[in-house]
Amino acid sequence: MKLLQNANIFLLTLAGFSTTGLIYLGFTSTSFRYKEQRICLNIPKEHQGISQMQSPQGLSYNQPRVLGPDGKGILLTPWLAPVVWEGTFDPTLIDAIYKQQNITIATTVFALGKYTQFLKDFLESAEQNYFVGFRVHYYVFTDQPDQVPEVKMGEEHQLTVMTVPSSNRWQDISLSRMARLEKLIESRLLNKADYVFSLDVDSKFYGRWGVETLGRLVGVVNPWHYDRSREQFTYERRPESQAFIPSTEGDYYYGGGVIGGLVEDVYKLVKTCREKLDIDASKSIEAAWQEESHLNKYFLYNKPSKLLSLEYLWDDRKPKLEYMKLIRFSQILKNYNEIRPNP
Ligand code: UD2
Repeated sequence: MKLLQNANIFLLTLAGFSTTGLIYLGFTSTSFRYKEQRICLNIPKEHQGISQMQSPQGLSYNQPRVLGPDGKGILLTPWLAPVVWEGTFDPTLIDAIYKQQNITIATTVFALGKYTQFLKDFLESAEQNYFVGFRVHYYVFTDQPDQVPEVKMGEEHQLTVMTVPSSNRWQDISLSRMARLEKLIESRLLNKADYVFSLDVDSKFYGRWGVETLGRLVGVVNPWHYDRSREQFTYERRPESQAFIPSTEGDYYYGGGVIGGLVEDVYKLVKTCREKLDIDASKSIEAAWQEESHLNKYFLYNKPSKLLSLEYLWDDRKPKLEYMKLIRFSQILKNYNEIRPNP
């Protein structure tokens, strides 16, 4: 009876919403998988924020940290998003849960110019560690398709090469990822993949990266900024830029090398960032750290639902912290002067 009453209240609530628009809960006819997150809300903009973890601009609160005063990793952000560290999840259990969901994880990686040299190690190490046993579709964006190495793919893993024009500026390559990801999602991923990750190619996997990283909107802490105060973050500081963040605001400095989440949520992120990049470009402004600056602004006001700890984006130049039990994904050593098309 109670259940019926609750169901009635729920239906009434839906009816209330439906006067302003359309709601559907996503059952797919083929699998009948219920996807809680795939709730399509064609309702006024002011209601949409409720489900999006949006926070207002100009709010004053203490800066969250990655490590507590005792040097141990923080397990929850102040907006209650989990921070994934070794020991916070049981791989056997979490794999078994997600196995039943028949998911596809799309993964984009860009390798233009001399960065094609990083593809082999990236892909080979991914095949040892990245969503092993789950369906993965890599999309490799490159200006030299013949340089994409043959790497033996694991079961249910496949790779598609996307040919794109070359660029003379590394900044343009990095910047263009938002627009290219937006187009890819529109043309190939919506309703076909469940999750998508965008990863830097000049990196290598050293440990498991699995379903524990899945969430609605997923960010990673940049290893060079985890112990800095918010005013020291290299956010864009010019108010003329759409990526501007004042020195009194900021949670973490997120790395542009890892963006992930549900396809629909990542789509919203990349579309927003691309639009803001276009506005900046029309005023001849390039944010301090290109798309990473815009990403940081987006994450500040649209909080990630899950945070990947330093284990998921480290740098080979940095010794491992005492608290870290392992490094899973790390930027490899490179000489920027040799590999980038411009200084
Ligand atoms: C940081 C971010 C990066 C991006 C950049 C700002 C991390 C680990 N890295 O890295 O994601 O936000 O700041 O623009 O958070 N690329 C090519 N060919 C090139 C140059 C770049 O394919 O000639 C691609 C490649 O996928 C590379 C990515 O663009 O991984 C980012 O470039 P980067 O690694 O040189 O940028 P970096 O180290 O400044």
